[in-house]
Amino acid sequence: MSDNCLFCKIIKGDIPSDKVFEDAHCYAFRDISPQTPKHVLIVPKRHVEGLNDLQGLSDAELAACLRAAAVIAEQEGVGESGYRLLTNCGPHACQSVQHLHFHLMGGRQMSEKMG
Ligand code: DGP
Repeated sequence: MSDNCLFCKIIKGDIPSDKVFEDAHCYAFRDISPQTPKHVLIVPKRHVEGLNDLQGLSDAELAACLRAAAVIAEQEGVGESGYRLLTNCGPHACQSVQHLHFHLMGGRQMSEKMG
């Protein structure tokens, strides 16, 4: 946990969130500013800033976040229609919260193919 981290406070319950999934290693909640009809953030419970800091997570912790995606997609009704899972790393990618998070986005046809 990091004292000044918004997502650590959400995981702890100090800041309210609309939780959609939780297990031993990860926590998922709805994005406050959804860009798609379904927009969920999946975060590891252990604080690491982003993709450049994965040495701070165990393989199990990282895998839990990735495995949660398909579970949440199914739960949200977008498992079949499709969804995007992305993470922003650093200023050029416009990362605004310095706690690793994966955006799970779906519920509409995406017009742009990223990557
Ligand atoms: P990024 O720009 O990739 O770092 O994504 C950060 C996301 O976090 C952004 O889509 C908005 C979301 N967000 C920021 N503050 C809050 C909050 O207090 N609650 C929730 N649920 N989401 C937040």
